[in-house]
Amino acid sequence: MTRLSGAKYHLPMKRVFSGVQPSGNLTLGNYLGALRQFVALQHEHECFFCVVDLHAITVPQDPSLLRAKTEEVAALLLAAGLDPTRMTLFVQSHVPAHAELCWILNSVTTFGELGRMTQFKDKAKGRKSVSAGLFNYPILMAADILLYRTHLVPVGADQKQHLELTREVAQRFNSRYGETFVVPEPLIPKVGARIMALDDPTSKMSKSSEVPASYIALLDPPDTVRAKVARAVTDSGREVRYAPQEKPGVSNLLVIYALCSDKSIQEAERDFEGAGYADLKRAVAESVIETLRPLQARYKDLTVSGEVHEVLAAGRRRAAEVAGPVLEEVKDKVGLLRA
Ligand code: AQP
Repeated sequence: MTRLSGAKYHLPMKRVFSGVQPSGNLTLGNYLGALRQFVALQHEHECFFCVVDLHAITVPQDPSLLRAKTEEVAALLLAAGLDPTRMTLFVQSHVPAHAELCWILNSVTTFGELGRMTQFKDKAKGRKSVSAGLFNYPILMAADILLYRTHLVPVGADQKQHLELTREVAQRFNSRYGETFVVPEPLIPKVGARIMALDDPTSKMSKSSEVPASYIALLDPPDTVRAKVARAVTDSGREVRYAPQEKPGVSNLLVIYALCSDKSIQEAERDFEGAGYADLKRAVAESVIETLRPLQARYKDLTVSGEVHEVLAAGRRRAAEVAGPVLEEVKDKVGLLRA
């Protein structure tokens, strides 16, 4: 039986990269789909984690809120268990090589490829004006990953298509200019890769949602978690069973419960034999509260200690050290005159 938490990857030491946008309140979806994997991976691989503020500005952001959220996301990553002695944490805009490589990769990527990205279509939908940055977002993501000669990219299922494009761009660059980039592999969790919105279990739980009841924020206090879970949409019938097509709301809650209480889906289902939706919701809320409790306590300590700034400054230095020579090699290969 597969355990759902404490993911164990028995692989030789590899380079890992992943990013999180400071585009809202980090959610339980971000935590279960990505952050938990980050924490597990830092023990076995050389990891780079990045708060991707340049990605966040592809949609309108309030400048002072963006600055505050960038710091908050960094603090939450540390509070979730990232250890500065085991991995590198930095802010994307602090390492200009990301934007520079993005520009170069713009010329290796086609308009047609970008137009097929479903995240672009989803995010552009209903907007009066769509920035060129939102369209080019996957190229910046490719630059982030390829700069570190990354082998593995832990992400939620929503990023799979972007990863495929990154692989394509790396292969194209390598065949055009000679072996330069490592072609990365996505690392998508088997369960929890797509936590759904509480108010609509057919769409992804998202931190930039305008409906706070649709997501559980990592800093939500216990009573808020209880209230949000109590209002979560469930399905017709009364049986608590994992059936994502037939019972998307209940299945989403079961996944959350299983992941937060370190159980398999089968064990989670067994816990609710003969029980109703109200019992499920009560148990989900308590398991989420217990999962978030230590993270919230560490977050509070971090915000008073000022440690986050030191971690980000050291992270910037280390990231620039690795990214710099790769960017220089790329510039040489495409024929840019050295300064
Ligand atoms: N609902 C989710 N379930 C599982 N994983 C998720 N991720 C996001 N939502 C879920 C994963 O979290 C990581 C960081 O996400 P991101 O900041 O790059 O932005 P995103 O993928 O676009 O996530 P959001 O929360 O929906 O942000 P907004 O609303 O700003 O677009 C990624 O690995 C992602 O897969």
